[in-house]
Amino acid sequence: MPMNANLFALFESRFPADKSACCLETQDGLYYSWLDIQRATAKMANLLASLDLPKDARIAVQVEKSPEALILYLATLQAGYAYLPLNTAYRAAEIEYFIGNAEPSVVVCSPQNFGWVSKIAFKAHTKHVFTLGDRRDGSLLERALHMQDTFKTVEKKADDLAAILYTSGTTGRSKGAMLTHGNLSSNALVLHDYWHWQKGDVLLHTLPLFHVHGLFVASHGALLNGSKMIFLPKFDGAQVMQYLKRATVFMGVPTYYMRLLAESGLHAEACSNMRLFISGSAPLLMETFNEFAKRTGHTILERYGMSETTMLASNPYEGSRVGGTVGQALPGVSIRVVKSTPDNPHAPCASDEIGDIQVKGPNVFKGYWRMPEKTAEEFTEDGYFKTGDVGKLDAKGYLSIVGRSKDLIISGGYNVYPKEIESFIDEIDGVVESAVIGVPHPDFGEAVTAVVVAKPQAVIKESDVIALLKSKIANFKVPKRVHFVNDLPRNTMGKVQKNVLREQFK
Ligand code: MLC
Ligand code: AMP
Repeated sequence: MPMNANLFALFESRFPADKSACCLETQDGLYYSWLDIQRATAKMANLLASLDLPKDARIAVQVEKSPEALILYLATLQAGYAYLPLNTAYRAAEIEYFIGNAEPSVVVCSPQNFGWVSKIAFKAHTKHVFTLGDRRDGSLLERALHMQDTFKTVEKKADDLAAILYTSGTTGRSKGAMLTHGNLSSNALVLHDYWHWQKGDVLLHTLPLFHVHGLFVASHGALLNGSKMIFLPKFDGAQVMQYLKRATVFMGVPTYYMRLLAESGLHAEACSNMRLFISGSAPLLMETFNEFAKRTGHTILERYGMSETTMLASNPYEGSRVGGTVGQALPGVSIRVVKSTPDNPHAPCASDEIGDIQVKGPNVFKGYWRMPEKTAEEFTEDGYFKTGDVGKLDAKGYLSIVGRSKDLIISGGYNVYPKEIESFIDEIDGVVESAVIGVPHPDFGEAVTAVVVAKPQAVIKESDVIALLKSKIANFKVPKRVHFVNDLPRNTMGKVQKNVLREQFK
């Protein structure tokens, strides 16, 4: 009988022997033991199983972070369905697209959003809509309460779907990256060793639960290690300072580190219990890397990943953590930097030569949900995934990311695709056209900025554009500034020169 490749089975095999130990601690002082988590997961898995869903059902979830939200993720795995997390900032138009595209059998939303989310879900023929609040409330918990607290984990093969993460494309709408149980298990196991997870580790978890970083990298590490998580609803610099003394591992996007540096209490003594600070999801500036080391004595470990591949490179735990690089390819992962030549579209670059970053390995996703052509375009004939990032490898195999061939802005660790924002701006009465760019920002790394050409007689104000966009799209995608110009700069091919605009408005 082959081993069950269900990711939940892997986690459960690593639960500590003493299940009365604490798995999750919340800011309200609540403790969830490993047994609590196991039983609550089983109750929710039983509820999902009782719904008589198709075997390949998707469970779409847009809820605030809470222990129960993590339990819902685990229950979805245990019951053998695919988990589809959605950013809580998404508004109706965005949710309508995701639900319409993924056709989930179950949608779980916050109680206060039930009205509009259920309308969208039922229109898309979703059979079941539940609510889950961040105070142990909502219909999902009410129904799960009556279920049995044991559940036999559903058998899965490594290649079976575990999660779908939506990630936007440079053109067109978002694509659902399909990650398998094998993708997630292999990456979790590699990172567990690579980052030297050890007995006594406590993870301070402040990341959101709807992206790779918070849901997979952070949670999986602690779950595999049988380690306690101090589970905070969101990142708050002052609050993190209060917990640092009781934690050993912290993970965050560069904005978290910049905000921690603004805390006057951040010094070596405050971090004396800490073993490891990890950064990723966006470039960590050298200033942040150096200043953090100076203030705390800790060298931040930077790693590199993406929704389609989970983690692919990391600086080492022991050995040199080189600032400005994302480290070396993780064990079992193959990274290459290539350029196009007349006889080879993927000719390898020499050391330190800049080119396109491509990746292959057990961590690389199965493809985009119901987009076989798009999937084929993003892979080379020899099976490498084109990341859309541009970089160079040095002689020791350290990778530096120097740019992106995809038109993408990363603001505070969230991805924003200019094309999507431009299409919303272009719909506004009186707008001729627009270009959306990222400009350096002291807190978010990059800030979304719009450059707009208005019709000669049109009266449009910056505040109008911002207010209108806020009613339609997630807040983090809304430009922080809107500039008006007479024309957009174009090259001889007629393409907007965003580099010129970035220089002009930086
Ligand atoms: C919030 N706002 C943002 C923003 N987050 N604007 C731009 N970029 C962001 N990231 C908006 C708010 O809605 C608000 O708008 C205003 O900016 C100020 O908000 P704030 O109070 O400063 O925001 P806060 O709630 O503190 O959130 C900031 C943050 C959060 C940095 C804590 O964005 C965050 O947790 N980011 C992490 C994202 C993440 O997990 N990324 C991993 C992706 S996985 P207004 O209009 O109300 O003033 C991935 C792969 C990998 O990339 O390798 O890991
Ligand atoms: P996402 O699609 O949200 O998973 O975002 C993935 C993208 O984030 C990658 O393709 C990179 O462009 C970027 N990214 C992740 N980690 C890093 C890092 N350490 N440095 C620079 N960019 C990063």
